[in-house]
Amino acid sequence: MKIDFPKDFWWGAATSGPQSEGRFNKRHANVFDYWYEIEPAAFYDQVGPDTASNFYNSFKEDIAMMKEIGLNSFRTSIQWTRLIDDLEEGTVNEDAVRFYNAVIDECLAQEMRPVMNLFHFDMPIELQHKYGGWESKHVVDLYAKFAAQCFRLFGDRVTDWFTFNEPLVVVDGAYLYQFHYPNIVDGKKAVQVAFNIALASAKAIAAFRDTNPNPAGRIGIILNLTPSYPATEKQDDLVAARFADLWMNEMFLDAAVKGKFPQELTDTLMQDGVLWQATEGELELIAKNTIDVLGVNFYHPNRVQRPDVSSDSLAVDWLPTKYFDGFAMPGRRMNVDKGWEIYPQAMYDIALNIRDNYGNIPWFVSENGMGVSNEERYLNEEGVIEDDYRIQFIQEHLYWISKGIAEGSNCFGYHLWTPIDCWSWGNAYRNRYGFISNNIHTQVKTIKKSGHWFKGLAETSILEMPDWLATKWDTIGLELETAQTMI
Ligand code: BGP
Repeated sequence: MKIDFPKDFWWGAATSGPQSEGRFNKRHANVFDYWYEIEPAAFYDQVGPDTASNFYNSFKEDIAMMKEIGLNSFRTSIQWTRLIDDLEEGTVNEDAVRFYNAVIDECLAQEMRPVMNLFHFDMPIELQHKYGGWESKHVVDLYAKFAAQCFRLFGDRVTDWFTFNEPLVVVDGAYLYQFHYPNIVDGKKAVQVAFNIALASAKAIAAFRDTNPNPAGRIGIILNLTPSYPATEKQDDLVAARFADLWMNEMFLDAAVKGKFPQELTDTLMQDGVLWQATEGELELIAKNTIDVLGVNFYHPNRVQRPDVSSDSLAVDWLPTKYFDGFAMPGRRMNVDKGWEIYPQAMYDIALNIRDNYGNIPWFVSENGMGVSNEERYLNEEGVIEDDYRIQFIQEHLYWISKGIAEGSNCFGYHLWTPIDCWSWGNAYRNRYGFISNNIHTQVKTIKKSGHWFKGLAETSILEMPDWLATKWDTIGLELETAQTMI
């Protein structure tokens, strides 16, 4: 089977500053840099972000390798902790300006579109300690100042900007479920942080409208959209799935695209006594500064059932899981290494949801991918990792994206997480996602089979896949429990 994608489709991959650059010459520490300093055992194998994949030093060679596998676009993020010298004044660091200019110019020289994100979980630790990070509206203003500097410095050459990556993960990780520093469990603060980030995104968009020098420029936000599928059609499960969608998807999506939060959600938060503090002026600012484009990170679906009334979530502080529980779908296909269900058809559901409920806004898949541990298992005699499972994973997701496009959804690209195996938060280098492997001891980088395969796709915009993958997708793999046996 051959499927045509639009000729100008973005074929690319995404990383972030804190996960790729390393701390070289960086003026400030972010929350993860700091957390690693005080508690290295919280990170897989005690590997921290100090070197990451050495992008600060090897960006030229890295971008050349990305070019070699055909990428026409590449997302990374500008680190607040690198670009800004004085966090209150918003003055810039000259070495950082030189570095990001060089990265952007190198991408353009290689005819690769640089896509820039402004926040990827990397709150400066000083602002976390002094003001509580996103708990503070003063920090919201400092972030908008940083964003304005980015547009002013790089907006002549960068046309595609994103204000945040996965804001929900900051809320969940740092304020509810304890996987991001400062590891607080505080429902009321979590809800305020969600509002403050939506406000920060709108303020950055306002700054963009004022200061961006490039008429071709456009700005958006990157959201992890995990469609909620109820365990059964019973009323309790449907109600649970509805709240999960409100919290996990619509809260940020509605604010970004429609300029307002879902009433159903604010009613519930109000009734539970946790609704955020917001002024009329702030709500107006959110209403006026909506996005031009949307990035969607999708890894796995969210299977939902009514909450277990005996669960801890009722005993402690307010948690959104008071309204829903997760559910292991019988017969599901799993990436057992990562512990995530594989359900490519969700891409189609996302595409149609955006088409039907969000004004068919232009969007792209800003992250999708398969984290697998110990990929050396698949090394062949030539020293290439034969990651056929990743190729199949991408094919299946693209198949469902193409169906969405054929039915009118406005999807303009696909980015894999990630071009080169990179460091990742608590998981460090446990899950490898890249088209290109990285030996973290020597920093030797080698293209995997998927990278060579992707080149053909990126050059032709024609997806070739075995017919059975598309036609029997729902019956294959149900019994499979390991990544390597997916094919
Ligand atoms: C996404 C994040 C990325 C990256 C990816 C893989 O949610 O945007 O930053 O971390 O997940 O994560 P992990 O390596 O922890 O499996």
